[in-house]
Amino acid sequence: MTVAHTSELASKESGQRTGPVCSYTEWDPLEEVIVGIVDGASFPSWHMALPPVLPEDQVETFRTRAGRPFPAEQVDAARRELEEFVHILEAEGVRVRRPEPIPQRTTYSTLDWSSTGMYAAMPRDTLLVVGEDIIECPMAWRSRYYEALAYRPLLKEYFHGGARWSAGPKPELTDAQFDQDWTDEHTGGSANLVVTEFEPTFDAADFIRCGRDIIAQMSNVTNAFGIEWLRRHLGDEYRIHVLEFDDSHPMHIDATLMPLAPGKLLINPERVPEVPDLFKGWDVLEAPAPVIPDAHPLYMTSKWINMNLLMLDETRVVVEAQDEPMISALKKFGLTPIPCNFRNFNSFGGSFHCATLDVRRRGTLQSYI
Ligand code: DAV
Repeated sequence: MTVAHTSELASKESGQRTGPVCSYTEWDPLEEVIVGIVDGASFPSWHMALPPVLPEDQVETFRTRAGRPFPAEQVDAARRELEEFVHILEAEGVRVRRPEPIPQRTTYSTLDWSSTGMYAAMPRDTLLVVGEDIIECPMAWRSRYYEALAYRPLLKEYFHGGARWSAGPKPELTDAQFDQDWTDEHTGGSANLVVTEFEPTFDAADFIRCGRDIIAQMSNVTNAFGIEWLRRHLGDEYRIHVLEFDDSHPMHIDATLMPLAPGKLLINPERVPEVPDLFKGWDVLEAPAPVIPDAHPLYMTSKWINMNLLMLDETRVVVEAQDEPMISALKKFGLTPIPCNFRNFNSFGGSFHCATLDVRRRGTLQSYI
């Protein structure tokens, strides 16, 4: 602690940030990253918050297999791909950290409800890093209520090293937080969202960081109350812009809009028919159509998970090894793709961006927009 205090003073004098947690963008040079794990990955307890975001053909599977493990061979295949991803990151000079497995099939309860867990595969959903602040998100899914516990050893270490450690208000997640009359019918162009405004909830993956500007969306897990909580928590140094896309089942912004570098934006051509004004003047790459075969299981995502990339700096980008169209599009866009097999991991609902949390990137707080 004394050491951390001294380095904090030194960093203040030199104007350089040297704490263990510091990340302002999706593209500054990556120094340390958390990569999720699939140990114990299980179908969550059934709840009405699931159908609004599950692929239609998965609803029945989730209903009947609730509380049971995902198929062992799929978990093993995903675990092997995670190991390959970790090796690639380390070979590129990035320090990789992993969460601790916690029991996922033990029933826990609050005063109002009980549930089992899901996994610790997607640190991007659970934790939000903005500058030197690492924030535990008040997640809307009952099955993710204790997910942050898998990261507690790391959070404590980062705190002792000088990081700011915050958490959103612990949500109650009673029935009042979910629209009991939710149906899949659409009224007017906007998506029907299952979360109400009863209390603040958000997942970190509904926010994408571009220095002082943070792009957000409301979704089936992130409400206006949650976005407002974060806005006040972050204070005047940051501007949160809430955008709406052509996505009838939104949950997480990182398969819709991905700023890859200053002036370089990747968009989902189905969900972003018009480039938002904020990004006027940026070069825009429309994500090529995904090549994931129909027969490949995708439990919790659309095939647009192909655009869920991780930037190691302004040019190096980790991309799925079988996604040839994406690899060549990124090259033409002036980037250096690093291929990694990840299709089996994709089955669990995310790709390289979801599976990671960039704890530390070199760089300072700037405006890009
Ligand atoms: O199709 O937009 C993204 C999920 C990321 N956790 C989608 C799903």
